[in-house]
Amino acid sequence: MLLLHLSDVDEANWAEKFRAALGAYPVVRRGDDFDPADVRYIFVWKPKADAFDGLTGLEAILSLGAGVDALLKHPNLPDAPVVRFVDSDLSQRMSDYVVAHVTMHHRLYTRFRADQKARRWNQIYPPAASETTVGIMGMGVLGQDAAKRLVPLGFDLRSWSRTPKAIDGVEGFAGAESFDAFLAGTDILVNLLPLTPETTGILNSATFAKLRRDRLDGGPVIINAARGGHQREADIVAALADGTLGAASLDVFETEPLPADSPLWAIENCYVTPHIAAISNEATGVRYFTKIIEDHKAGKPLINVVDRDRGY
Ligand code: NDP
Ligand code: OXD
Repeated sequence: MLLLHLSDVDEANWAEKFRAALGAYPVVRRGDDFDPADVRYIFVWKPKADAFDGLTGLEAILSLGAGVDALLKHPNLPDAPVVRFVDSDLSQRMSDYVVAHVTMHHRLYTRFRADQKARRWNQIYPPAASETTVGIMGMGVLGQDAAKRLVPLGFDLRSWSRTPKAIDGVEGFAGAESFDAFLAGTDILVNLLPLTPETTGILNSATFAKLRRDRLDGGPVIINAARGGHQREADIVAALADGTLGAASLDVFETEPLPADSPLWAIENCYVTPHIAAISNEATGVRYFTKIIEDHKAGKPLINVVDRDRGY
């Protein structure tokens, strides 16, 4: 039996699609009449405190999110494998966001928008893409996809990950010891890391001060599409004000929804979006998790299982 436990998304719609895909296999929701001991798979997003109560026969926890930081912190998370969402549609959507914001900042959008408002004719030429280095933190599923789409646009690319990566057209840096060298040549810093104890607060004043300063007019730029816990918002506000950063694109926040009194809303060179960089698509999500359930029932191993010790 598959139990759906989804908050803040249309659970009924997902259930209907899972029922169509799984045929005779029972699919239930909270409030339905079922014995929790019969649940083998639970599909979760933002699970409530009692989400796992009574699930004594659980074989896998399926995460609607690609990021599992909040799920791993659930106080009653059972000791079953956690399978996260990995999907080319999700990757494409994330790369759409990354490419849009990288190209916007590369072409000095903030600067020229301000000039237009002021009716100021000021011929500052942006560097060529090949003279602009995009540094991607996190070279996993999403980081690699973003890199793959930025390389053909001509950007100079570098990446930072925990373990070394060899990706065509991307200079790889790995481990804490190479972080400063990675930052020193980066003009546009893109964060696609998972949120773990090691990466919490990594977007802070010290990090911003190490970015390359002499390439983009106005200063280096950060783009955070991973988790709000990666960023110190007070540091971002200060860095945007004093010119340490030229601009920031933020899709995620320390507190979501972003509180109405957050200064970030009103900063001209800060681009706020409400955690919409990439959504888990129902059609591809149901297809992905249905295959995982069917393969697992047939005795095949689970894929994309989270390493709980690493935290991602
Ligand atoms: P992956 O697990 O595939 O990749 C994670 C990458 O981060 C890996 O390259 C890993 O290194 C690297 N990494 C992890 N810890 C460290 C560390 N301490 N130092 C350096 N590098 C590290 O994740 P995804 O690409 O699938 O997703 C990334 C994040 O994007 C998710 O965790 C989620 O938070 C966020 N997300 C946001 C969405 C949005 O709408 N805003 C939508 C979907 C996801 P290594 O390769 O060596 O293991
Ligand atoms: C995710 C997200 O982790 O939407 O998938 O943030």
